[in-house]
Amino acid sequence: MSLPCPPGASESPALAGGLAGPLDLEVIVPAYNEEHRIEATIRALTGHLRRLPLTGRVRVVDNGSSDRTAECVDRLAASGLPVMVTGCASPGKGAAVARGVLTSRARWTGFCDADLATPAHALDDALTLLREGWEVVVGSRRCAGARMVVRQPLSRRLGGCGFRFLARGLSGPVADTQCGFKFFATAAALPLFADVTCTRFAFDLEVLARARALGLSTVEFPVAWSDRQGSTFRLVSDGCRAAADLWRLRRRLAHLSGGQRPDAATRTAAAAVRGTDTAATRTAAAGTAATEKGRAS
Ligand SMILES: Nc1nc2c(ncn2[C@@H]2O[C@H](COP(=O)(O)OP(=O)(O)O)[C@@H](O)[C@H]2O)c(=O)[nH]1
Ligand SMILES: [Mg+2]
Repeated sequence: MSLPCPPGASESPALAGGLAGPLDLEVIVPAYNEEHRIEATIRALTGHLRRLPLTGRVRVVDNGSSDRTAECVDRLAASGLPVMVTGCASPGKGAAVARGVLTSRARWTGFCDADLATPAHALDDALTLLREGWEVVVGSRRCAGARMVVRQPLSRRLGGCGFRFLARGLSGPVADTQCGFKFFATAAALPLFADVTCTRFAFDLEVLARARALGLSTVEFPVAWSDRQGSTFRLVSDGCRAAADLWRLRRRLAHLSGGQRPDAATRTAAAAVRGTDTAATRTAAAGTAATEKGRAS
């Protein structure tokens, strides 16, 4: 059963996955008909969170699954894992992630796909960057150090090329806007998600474009990514919708550039991930050229 959780609503300890105190990190997992893999994903994420020196929880946001995804999460929560399920009235991955971020009470929030295309241990790098003070931390398959363990089918790769072409200008210096592994300082992220208009697969781009327009400090870090079977992305319908979303975004986001925050440009651009070359990208305020280091050619 999905559990609606209105913004600001208090959560019982049971609903909160047994965590009644302050929460450091909440990992949102948008899920649509994921009953077959959600348990393994939750076990991997909660297992990893428990090894970290923080209070963390997984929150599955399920809007309208027709299978037993929500029941599966409830069962794992009842067994004592730090996980809960939240319902969402609007359809789409973007709507689900926005719901999760906007109702989070954690200091840091982010999302990761239910297929764990980006493995749970990438949380370590995300957390390092969040602790350094970055407000938007972007997992990337297209920066130095990233590894494509299992590539997407050719049709998806071609679609991705088209998307990147149409998204140029909006994505700024972020090389990979679509990897489903992004984390945020929650307070800074609220304005990004509050007015999000893309509720499906183009929402990542909208959120990053908003972050750039508002001058939030943004860093991209490399992940090892594996394509998984069972994608919910439909090349024609979701691809056309993403293209239409992009078209609307170009028109809508122009007005945001006036709201940039002057102090964002003073944030450090250096971010050491695993002691290798940094893949940091800083989106600077007020039209300052973005600094990029270690981008893949
Ligand atoms: N809540 C919710 N999650 C969704 C929806 N569509 C996709 N997702 C989730 O978004 C994540 C990424 O979807 P996936 O099918 O793997 O897309 P791909 O990796 O781009 O092929 C998965 O966790 C899906 O369950 C939706 O309409 N609602
Ligand atoms: Mg996937």
